[in-house]
Amino acid sequence: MHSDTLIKRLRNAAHVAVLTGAGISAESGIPTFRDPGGIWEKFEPQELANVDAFLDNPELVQGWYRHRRQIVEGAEPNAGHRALVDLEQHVATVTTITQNVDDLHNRAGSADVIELHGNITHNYCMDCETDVAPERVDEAIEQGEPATCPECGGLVRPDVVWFGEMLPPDAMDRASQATTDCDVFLSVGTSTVVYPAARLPMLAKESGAYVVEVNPDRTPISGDVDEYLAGPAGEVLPALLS
Ligand code: BV8
Repeated sequence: MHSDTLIKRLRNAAHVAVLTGAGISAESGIPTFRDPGGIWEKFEPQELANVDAFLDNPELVQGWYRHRRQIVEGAEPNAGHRALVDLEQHVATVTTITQNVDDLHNRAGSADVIELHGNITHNYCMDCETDVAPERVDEAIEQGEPATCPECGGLVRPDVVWFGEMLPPDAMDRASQATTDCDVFLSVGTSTVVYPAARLPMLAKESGAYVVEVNPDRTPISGDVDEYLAGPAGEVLPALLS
């Protein structure tokens, strides 16, 4: 259960930054990466979420992302996403830094979402960078061939950050700014193992923020945060932020 200190800190905060991971979308029915039954249980990250795997077998990787995009399209934001939107009524600045590529924070209505790892609903050509409609990917996959660009014939990829790829520089800069500026930092639903995003909670602590973790399981930072709140985001956040 959360402390009175945290409630007071939230009430007096001018800026709250939130880092979210796959756990906040679990209650929307989107499988996480590393939980039992999660996405990586069937595939290893290096098998699919990297450019070599993609070039090696574009159709497999395009098909995997199409499958995940269909899950996302059928999902709705949950009480955890909505609680972060409600927080914006009480705190002047709320920055939602997400590792998720599922677009659910945008669809919930959060005002300032920083997508560190991109967005699965967007695709583009690897060669000429033209935006490509997801329907074109779906058509090609259904015909059993890799999706190619209508302009130059290049391979189409999802607009997500793969392992070994740089995060969008402006996104990482803005996330670091918010992390060092905020009064309270919430780390919600992330196993805190993927860098450089995983560095942000401790950067917030080093910068003087009050750092709170919301996760049913402990992670590598649980012993170092100011408060570890054990529980699902869809229950803990509404109780905390109501
Ligand atoms: C880069 C997008 C360099 C694609 C993803 C050794 C040490 C440090 C770093 C490295 C290293 N070796 C390699 C690296 C770098 C690597 C990395 O960090 N690897 C890790 C695995 C060791 N990082 C990179 O490659 C990054 N790029 O470093 O570039 C560079 C530098 C210069 C020039 C060129 C390159 C890029 C990383 C981004 C990879 N892309 N996703 C896609 O989605 O397919 S990562 C993927 O995992 C997700 O995006 C997600 O963000 C990330 C972390 O997963 P989580 O979100 O935390 O999800 P997870 O399932 O793990 O955990 C869920 C949590 O929720 C659990 O704790 C669970 O308990 C909890 N939970 C469950 N239910 C609930 C809940 N919580 C709340 N409520 C619930 N109901």
